[in-house]
Amino acid sequence: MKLISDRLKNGEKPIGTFLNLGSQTAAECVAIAGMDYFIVDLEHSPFGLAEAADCIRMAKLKGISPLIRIPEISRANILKHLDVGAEGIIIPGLKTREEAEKIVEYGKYTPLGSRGFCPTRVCEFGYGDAFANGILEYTRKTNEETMLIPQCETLECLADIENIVSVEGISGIFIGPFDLSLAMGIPAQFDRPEFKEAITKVLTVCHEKNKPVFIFAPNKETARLRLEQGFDSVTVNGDLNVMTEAYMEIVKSIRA
Ligand code: 3PY
Repeated sequence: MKLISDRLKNGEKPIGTFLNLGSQTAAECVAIAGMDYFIVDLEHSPFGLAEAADCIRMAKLKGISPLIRIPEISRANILKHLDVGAEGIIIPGLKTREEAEKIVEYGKYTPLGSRGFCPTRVCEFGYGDAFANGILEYTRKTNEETMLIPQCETLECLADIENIVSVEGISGIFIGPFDLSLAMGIPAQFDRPEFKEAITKVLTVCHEKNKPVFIFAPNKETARLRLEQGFDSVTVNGDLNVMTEAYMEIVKSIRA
């Protein structure tokens, strides 16, 4: 299976979506549809680690890359969500370089960080040959493949983006356009020049540092636009919204 980190290195522009239903069946549907990855959303959804682990099992069966958005920065959140087999984690609400350094400390094994090691299911089932080449080869390979992606959605992060994305071990940035526009006092006004300037700044600075930029797109038209603008990956809508919108359309057209 192709990892998201490899797709990005190859210059592909992976497409993903959020899972807000916490359902492994929804995860399966997204895989069948041909998405490259999903992000299990533990920030905004009413479910937790066990459901995320089920979705990740489904991802491994179906060959889609599983990412998780954790609710907040903490050692436990980062460690547990990586240990159930996520290829990477998305971290909301980041403000400072110090927080970015903490993320690397918790999410990467030595020598980059001090991620705790325990030979549990991620080694046994996720990477069956983990110990074939010794623990150091396992931790080296895992460090190389694991993506740690903070969200740029606060004014502080926007102002200090160069410093934040320069932290070794930070794999890229994920722009949360709704939160960022709220923070800027122009909620969801994505056509405002200052919003366009802000996301162009993030894109330019990250590309100067050779780090990819993900962005959320609420619909397919915006997703296409963002890819044309040079973003490296778009996360389009989420299972809950897509299902609701599809049913609304059905109801509307039958009642029309
Ligand atoms: C945002 O748009 O703020 C996001 O984080 C997308 O979920």
